[in-house]
Amino acid sequence: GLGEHRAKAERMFSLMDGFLKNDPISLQKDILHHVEYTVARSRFSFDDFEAYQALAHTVRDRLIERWHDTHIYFKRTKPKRLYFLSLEFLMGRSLSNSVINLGIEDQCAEALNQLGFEFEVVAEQEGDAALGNGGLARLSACQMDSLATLDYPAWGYGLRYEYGLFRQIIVDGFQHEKPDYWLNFGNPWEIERIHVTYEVKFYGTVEEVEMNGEKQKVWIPGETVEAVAYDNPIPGYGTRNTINLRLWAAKPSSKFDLEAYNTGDYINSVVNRQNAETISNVLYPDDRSHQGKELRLEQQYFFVSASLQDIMRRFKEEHTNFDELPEKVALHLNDTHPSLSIAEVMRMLVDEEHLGWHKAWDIVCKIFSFTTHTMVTDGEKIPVELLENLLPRHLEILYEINFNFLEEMKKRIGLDYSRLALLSIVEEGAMKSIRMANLAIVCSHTVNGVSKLHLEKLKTKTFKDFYGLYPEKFQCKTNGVSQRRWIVVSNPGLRDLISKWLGTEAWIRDADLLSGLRDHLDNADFHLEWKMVKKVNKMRLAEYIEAMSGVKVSLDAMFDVQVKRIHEYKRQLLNIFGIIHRYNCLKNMDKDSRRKVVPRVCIIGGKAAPGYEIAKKIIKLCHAVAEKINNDTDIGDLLKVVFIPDYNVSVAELVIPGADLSQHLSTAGNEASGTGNMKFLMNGCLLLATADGSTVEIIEEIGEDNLFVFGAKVHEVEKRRQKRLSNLAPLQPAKVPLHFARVLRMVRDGYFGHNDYFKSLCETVEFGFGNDYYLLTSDFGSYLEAQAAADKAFVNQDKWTRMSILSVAGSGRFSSDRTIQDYAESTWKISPCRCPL
Ligand code: F55
Repeated sequence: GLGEHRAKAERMFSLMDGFLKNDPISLQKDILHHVEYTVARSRFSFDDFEAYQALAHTVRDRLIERWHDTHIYFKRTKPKRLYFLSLEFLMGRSLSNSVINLGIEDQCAEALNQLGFEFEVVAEQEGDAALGNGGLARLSACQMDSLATLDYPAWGYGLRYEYGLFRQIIVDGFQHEKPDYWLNFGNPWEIERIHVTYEVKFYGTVEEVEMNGEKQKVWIPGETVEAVAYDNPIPGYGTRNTINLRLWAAKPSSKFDLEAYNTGDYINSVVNRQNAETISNVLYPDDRSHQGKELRLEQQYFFVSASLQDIMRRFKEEHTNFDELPEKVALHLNDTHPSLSIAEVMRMLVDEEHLGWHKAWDIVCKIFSFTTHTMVTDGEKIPVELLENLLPRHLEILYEINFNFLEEMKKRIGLDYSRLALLSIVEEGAMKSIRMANLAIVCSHTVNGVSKLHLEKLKTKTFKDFYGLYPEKFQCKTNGVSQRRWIVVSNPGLRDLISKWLGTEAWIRDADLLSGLRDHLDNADFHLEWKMVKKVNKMRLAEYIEAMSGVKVSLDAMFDVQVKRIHEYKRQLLNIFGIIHRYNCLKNMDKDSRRKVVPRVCIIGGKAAPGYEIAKKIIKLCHAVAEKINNDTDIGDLLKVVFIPDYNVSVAELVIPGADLSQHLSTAGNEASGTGNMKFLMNGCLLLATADGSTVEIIEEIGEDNLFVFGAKVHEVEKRRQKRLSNLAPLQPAKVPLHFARVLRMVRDGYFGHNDYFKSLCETVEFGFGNDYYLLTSDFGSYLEAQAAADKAFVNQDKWTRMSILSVAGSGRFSSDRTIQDYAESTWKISPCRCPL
């Protein structure tokens, strides 16, 4: 009976000796325990990496306790849950983040010290979890941190890629891609759930059967793959809540064994089984799209099917009636990548739970929300041919959704077939395909943009027709980043300084409090300490640069950084052209003028998609220019150019705090939001940027006097492109600014070596060829002016420091806590569910 049960529970708890303790001695005992029994090394001799493993397991144990308590509490209180569906998460390292969120950093540092280790050194042993490409994936990670911290009953779902984003190595200035063997050294942050598995089915046929006198479609699948759950605890800060990020790995289904037995070809059938595992093997490294790839579609469905089986099982454990689904479950689509979920939920409700189509549809329309992360019109499409083969029943369902949708539209807008063709979820034509964005918009109750500017473009251009139909669906949720990761973890010096001057650490949970720094704007001591923090961070970065590239840099120089994925629209080329121009100016200067020049270290980093030729040439050009300039003894410390290889989350944690200036150069109207800008802002780094994406809102917040804005505004971009095209017929060198023409000629004519290699790169900005779609030519002058303004401001260190302080003070609005609270209240309709201590 109940009494017996309680007695047992009490005995177990006393055997457990209560919860794990967090004083340094207890931590030390646990670390040694893990050295001996988990890492299996002698406690008298273990190295930094083994110390990392042991500490990680010590922390993991504590995470598991909280994870349990949180989930027991959720189960008991049955709140509405959010399921955040994303094919990408860029978690980076976990040790420091966990230790900080658990509030045991000092104790851990002391424990390690007494064992003869240093926390920072040990933490650096950890490799990155890089299960994503860029901004979208890091945003998911920051949002998980905020969901946990704000006590929301949320789950993240993703894929456990065996190989994350490729490692970038540079050979002779060229990018090479190497596999990311991130699991080879073990992953203490995941918990394998060998019993949480689901069968995911593919291929086969659809047949019609009689069910209770009614005709019903059934899918007879052809192949089965098993999905195994790997749970990654996500601890909140200042709360016991620890939520779950559940990642799926594919493994061969035991059903395969039968077949092996039947065919008798044992060896080959075992070999063939391995094909199943390939599904979750590797992350696609393109951060724009990967259309028409069968394996990608398999990944998407594998992810969707496993996640939804898990979600529905949990729902059915607690509820009996599917009418309750919208009150208990919110499904969020992180971009279109997981939007097959819509067809899958319909299939589950109609084919498996036998709900009528309209009833099921009614439910589906109440549970999905969708965020798009792109400015491009041409979104994700899945060829019908692929679906027909891989997921025949889903294709039928998609057709039926579309048929019903178009019928409804005919009633609303009449038989306007050209308009209907634009709205249609199915694209007819040479390559018949499913438009995933149209599907997501039609079926979601909310469609979110990631900045005001982005939303505006969605409404007026990208999804204009849908906006006309469902204006209330379109919402702005400006992105944010986690101040825990991007200040507390990555910039401990700044963290201490902020807490000291605000007199509280409350800003770590409430970033709006950062505005309080404005009270000390004129305090000389504050300025001094502020500059000191930056100096120390610059020293760390300088050491790293020297270790990576052999280049010695001066700490008095302005550290000027552009780090992000390499893309034409992000205009790293504009940066490089600016550097070449600066070099030319220096070469033409007399000794006297040179003395007034602000020395610069230009730092560029980022990965190019392996198939993106132009982006790869940009990387090579960067190295070629660096080689020339860094070896020009005439230039010395006045200008240094550094390419930081293999830019990832942990490199970002080092680079961003050490930057004085950061560049965000996308041609206005191309960057949906940008989140790097927010990370630099939080670290007191000044921005040199176009008025694009979320930068517009940063300008709003801190005022245009506190950053360096340049370039065509969104409304001017279209006009300039047209003007440029009408001028197209004759090449008009007169219209190209002299400085720009000269730089271009140097690159093209082999001044930086490699004869013809850079020709196609130059052509992208030349008339008659690439036509300078991203407007480097017309923005160049304005870019140089902004650079000059930055130089001028840097000379006046007092002014610079004020701008830097005001950047951090104005960064509160760009916390992912603000974004997540907004989503929770207005989109997901979920409430905090705080696990008691
Ligand atoms: C990855 C895979 C595919 Cl198939 C398509 C896109 C991507 C991807 O990585 N996109 C991405 O990172 N988009 C970025 O999202 C950020 C977060 O919202 C924005 O800040 C940024 O502007 C946008 O480019």
